[in-house]
Amino acid sequence: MRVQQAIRPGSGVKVSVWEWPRPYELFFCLGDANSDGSIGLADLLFVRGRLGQDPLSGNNRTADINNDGKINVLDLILVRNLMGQGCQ
Ligand SMILES: [Ca+2]
Ligand SMILES: [Ca+2]
Repeated sequence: MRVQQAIRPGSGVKVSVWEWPRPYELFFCLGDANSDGSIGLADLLFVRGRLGQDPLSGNNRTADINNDGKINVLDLILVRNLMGQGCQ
């Protein structure tokens, strides 16, 4: 199962990553582009600042909200529609 398929708006998925020098956990929440635990204006600005950029470059991966390989207006619309929802 892909992580993207398990994420619903307002809910998150915790993933354990076993990487040297020590394991850590990542928390994914659909729409939380800046990974601060909520969905708001900061996420909208995060995605807007990466429009047209490669989602695989730098820390752009979370800006591709719909996981279609592009950072575009659709991702902005998704964040806008999810704004105000928290991440559980
Ligand atoms: Ca956020
Ligand atoms: Ca996208």
